[in-house]
Amino acid sequence: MKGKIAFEEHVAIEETLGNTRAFASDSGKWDEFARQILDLGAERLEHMDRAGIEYAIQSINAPGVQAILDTGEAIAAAKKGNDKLAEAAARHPDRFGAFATLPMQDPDAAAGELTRCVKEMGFKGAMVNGFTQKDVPDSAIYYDIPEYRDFWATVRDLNVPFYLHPRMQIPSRAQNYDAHPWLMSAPWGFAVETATHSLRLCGSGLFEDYPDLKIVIGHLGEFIPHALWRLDARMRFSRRGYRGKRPLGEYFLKNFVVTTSGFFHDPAMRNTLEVMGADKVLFSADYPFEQMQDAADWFDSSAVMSDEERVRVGRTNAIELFDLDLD
Ligand code: GRE
Ligand code: ZN
Repeated sequence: MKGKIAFEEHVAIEETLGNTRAFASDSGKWDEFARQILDLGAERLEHMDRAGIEYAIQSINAPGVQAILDTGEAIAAAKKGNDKLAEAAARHPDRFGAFATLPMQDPDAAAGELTRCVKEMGFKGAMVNGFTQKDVPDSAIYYDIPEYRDFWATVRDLNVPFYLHPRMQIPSRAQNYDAHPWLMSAPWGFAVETATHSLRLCGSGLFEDYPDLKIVIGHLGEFIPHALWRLDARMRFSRRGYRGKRPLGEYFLKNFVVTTSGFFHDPAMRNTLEVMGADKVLFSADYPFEQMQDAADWFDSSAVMSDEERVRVGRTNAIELFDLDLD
């Protein structure tokens, strides 16, 4: 299928490239990977052309500025990353868009940076790489707490989606992964971490206060669509501390959309489409952690979707979600 739109596609800046190296350490492909993640030019466009991806919204990869302990440094790195993305989008406005990376260490600064990115540089929303650390390595701040309510008001006022991307848990807070570091990252821990954060947002009353927020999560919904029925079923017996007024599943289905990033598998896609509906599932690849061609080879020929659904998931849902100026 030509004309696809993708939006979990990552870029690094030199300041945050180092913290990605650990993930790729045993792949023997670091040089190629580093070249691909730093590039916002010919090579990326070539992959897009070959995979039938017309337009891609770019973002700084995880953990990015969320792992910078010093708030001032985080603010400066976010600005630098965003300026790099803005420059690429300005060079190729019909191919690249951008998501703001945000210094969540300071909610007011994050709101200000998002406003700058959207209003002055035409960014399509935010991509935040999970919880933020602040001041000390052993810290993890989640965005359901009251300190972030004004930040969310800004997201609502700007009327742009917020993409919650995975990051790894802090080792000192992840004893259940002891001696199994492989389990903490993309194979498993990423989804557990992001799903839990998403469910915290649902259970915090956030979507009562701001019913129009649109949260995006990748990897076919980080296992939540599969678990949604059971969450609501078991919460009929145990919902201690739950601050939503409605069942959790209602918030999830109303306020979240999910992408196919890094999850190119028919059975999981079938389940996600059935639970979410074809209007709430959107194509993405997760380049360069995944190759765009692998995403496209699966997506373009998957029998799980009708051709009409393929066009919605691959293109028109994104045009509507981001109000893109494409046909
Ligand atoms: C990803 O986006 O898939 C990703 C990162 C950082 C490390 C590993 C990884 O953003 O898979
Ligand atoms: Zn990703």
